[in-house]
Amino acid sequence: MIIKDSHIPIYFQLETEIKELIKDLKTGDPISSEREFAEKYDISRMTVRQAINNLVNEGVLVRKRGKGTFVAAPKVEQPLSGLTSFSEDMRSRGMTPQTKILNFQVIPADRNTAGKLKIEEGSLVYEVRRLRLADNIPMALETSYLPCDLIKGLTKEIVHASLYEYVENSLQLKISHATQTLESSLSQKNESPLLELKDGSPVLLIERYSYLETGTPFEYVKSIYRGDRYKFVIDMKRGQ
Ligand code: 16G
Repeated sequence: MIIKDSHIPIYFQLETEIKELIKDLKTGDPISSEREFAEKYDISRMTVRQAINNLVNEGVLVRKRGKGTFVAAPKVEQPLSGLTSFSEDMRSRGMTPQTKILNFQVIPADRNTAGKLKIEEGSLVYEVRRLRLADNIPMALETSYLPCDLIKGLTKEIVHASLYEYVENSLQLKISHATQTLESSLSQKNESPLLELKDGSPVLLIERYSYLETGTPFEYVKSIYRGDRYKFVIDMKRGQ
């Protein structure tokens, strides 16, 4: 129900209403058109458009050009407590992880990367750029830097599958912890088509430094996650 003389903006009330309505629908089901909503609630199409735009940006709805607006797949909820790999994360949700390798090369570390990995500037690192997909839907773009001396024998085939599995099972190294930052950002021209997003869509910029049990950093990763596909969850404890 929409209350016109409420202090809550009408577009916001409509957003809440649509969220309720789609609880009875499935992923991919169409929703009513702008005109139908405007008529049903006796509000302007501009207001309807604003509500729908907000829900598209939030990842609740998807718009397909010339076809209409549909219920989006629910976001992947990613807990921020455990140190897991992309492959593990997707499999634990019953999804199939896939990887498209965009770049795999050995380069001398520049000062910045060397500093982050605590190695000497100019020493060799693998630079691995991967598009990560789940059930064929692009989820994230990852660029990883790994010291060649530490992560020996890395190949395209390995990073096509799972990096963490290789480090732990083949190299028998123990991954222990990581430091990660999350920032909101907008997708850039070179990223949007790969992630199947419109330019300037909301994304999350994640940087991770991961360490072995010995305290040595073994990877520095910069990732772009689709804002409409991911929701990060964190449990918090109130200090004493
Ligand atoms: C996750 C990690 C990434 C790691 C990858 C290994 C974040 C932000 N990033 O995507 O640092 O390299 O998992 O996945 O969570 P893999 O073992 O499937 O290659």
